[in-house]
Amino acid sequence: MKRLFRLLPALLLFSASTFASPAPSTLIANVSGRTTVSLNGSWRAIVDPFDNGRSGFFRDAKPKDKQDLVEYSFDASPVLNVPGDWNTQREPLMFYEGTVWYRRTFSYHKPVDRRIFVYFGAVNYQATVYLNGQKLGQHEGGFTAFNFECTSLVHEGENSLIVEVNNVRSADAVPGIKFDWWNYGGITRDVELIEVPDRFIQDYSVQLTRGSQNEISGWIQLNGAQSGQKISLEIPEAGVHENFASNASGRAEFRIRAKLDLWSPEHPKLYEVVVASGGDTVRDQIGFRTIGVQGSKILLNGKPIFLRGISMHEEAPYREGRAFSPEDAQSLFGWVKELGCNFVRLAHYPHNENEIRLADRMGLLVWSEIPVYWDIDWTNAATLANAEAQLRDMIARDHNRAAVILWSMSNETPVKPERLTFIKQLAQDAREFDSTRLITSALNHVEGSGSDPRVLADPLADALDVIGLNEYLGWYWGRPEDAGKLEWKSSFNKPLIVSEFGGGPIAGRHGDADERWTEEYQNSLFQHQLAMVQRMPNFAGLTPWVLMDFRSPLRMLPGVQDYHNRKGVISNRGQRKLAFYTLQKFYWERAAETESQPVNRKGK
Ligand code: GCB
Repeated sequence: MKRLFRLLPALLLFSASTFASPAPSTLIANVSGRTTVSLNGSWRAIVDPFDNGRSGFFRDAKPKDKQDLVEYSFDASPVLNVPGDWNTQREPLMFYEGTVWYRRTFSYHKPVDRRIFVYFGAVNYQATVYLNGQKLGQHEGGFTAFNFECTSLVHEGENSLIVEVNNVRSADAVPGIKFDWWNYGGITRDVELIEVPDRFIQDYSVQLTRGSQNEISGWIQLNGAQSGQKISLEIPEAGVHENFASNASGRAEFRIRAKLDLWSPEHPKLYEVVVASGGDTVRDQIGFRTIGVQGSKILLNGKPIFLRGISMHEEAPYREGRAFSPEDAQSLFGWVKELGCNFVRLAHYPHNENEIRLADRMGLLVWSEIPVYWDIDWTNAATLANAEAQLRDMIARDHNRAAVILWSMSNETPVKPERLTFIKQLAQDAREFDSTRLITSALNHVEGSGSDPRVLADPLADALDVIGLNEYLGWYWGRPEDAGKLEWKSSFNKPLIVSEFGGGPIAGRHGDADERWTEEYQNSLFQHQLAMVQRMPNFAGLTPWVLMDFRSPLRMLPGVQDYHNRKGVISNRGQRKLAFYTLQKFYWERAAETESQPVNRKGK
């Protein structure tokens, strides 16, 4: 019997992996292109470490008379700003992991003939949402957007929206118990009411057919529609004016020939795309480019491209905390551009939509990732379903962004059969959700030691289009100068992106190149690494670790780390470390070799 219980998770996994991919996303696409009412701002917040509020805080009760016993009060509780993490807004909450109840009251004039949805850009980690005392729904996953319909529950006049937010880590969650970034809790992205007609455009895909530069293929999905609804698609600047009729599922699929000016980092051309049906019209800005691989090369618009990248967290520059604003994104991507990058790895979870849209406008290629990180509960069917839902919703939100070329399934996961089954399932799902982009994962399994060549042999690579490799020579193993002696081999004829290397000095500490924690050490590590990675087989790009120092509970060394991972080439106060200039020089030289256009030379 005991044995059966031990086997049960594996059996469940087996049956889960033979299921079809998860139900379609319910996300409404392109929220910034809709009629919305912002619910950002000051929310009343009750910190509830023992989950006492589950007894009924969602009712937002007030004492009925002076005798009545109500042991909580949103009205009398202090506020937290939304969007924003709670950790950096109140000092006692810096290390808090638990429940916080948020309440926003709002006065609303209900529009006629409209359906209303409440939309959250992200809540970390679990959210249970109530409107006027009724439960709207629950969401798990700290970095994916979600929306719930509230047409019948929203009132003309005063409303009370309550969200129970919980960020307790758990072994069966995604990510699991241990990860190297701050577990910022709260409503960390925008909250909006979305107003749409009865029948509305839920989502659409308008992308070049894989491998073609002059055929757009895609689909438009209506919500609330019967078959035979008229739908139009216009790209005025490209002379596209097409009409379709929806099928029985409210969907129209199409293929259109078009002559297009292709999107690229040097020329981030976006077209206005207008989708309309009945009373609903949605406008978007979409770029058209192809992405593919040929042997060990990555091809953008049919030509080989070298990816000059950097990894980054969604961490706020200059202030501490989770980044959320367009200004945060501008500062971070400003640095990325200053480094000479054409590519950015958004680690280790889906970032804010405003970042992806900015990447579209600035011409930065993007690697976007779900938080399947280190070791998680590989044999748990619910964990797999959770990861699949996060993958689906990451893709649902950003599948029209030209900037995104790579969906990453995971980061540094241990090589074992149950992990292989799990991530292969994700890769299969991703290809079903989006046939136009490349699939990757950041691997760190290398065979060989001593003077033997290091061999990339992780069997997961079979399921990927592009291999990411995290290798910390000179920091976690060996010395920076060992780079000169190391030989690398790959068992796969696939492009390789060196997705991480690095070392962590505190900005302003100077010393010898062999003294850890100094800028000189990090700089020497970068110099040796940059010489080495170019000798790696199938080398197609790199994203060193990391753009900016970030908070991490794993980094406790006083006077140096103080709960920050210091591997940034820029400090969180914007100080450029020596390694910044070494990487910048490398990228400027690579850009000069490969680009006819001059790169933007700002900075030193
Ligand atoms: C890694 C992880 C990254 C860590 C980094 C480090 O391999 O992917 O999340 O922060 O190493 O600094 O150790």
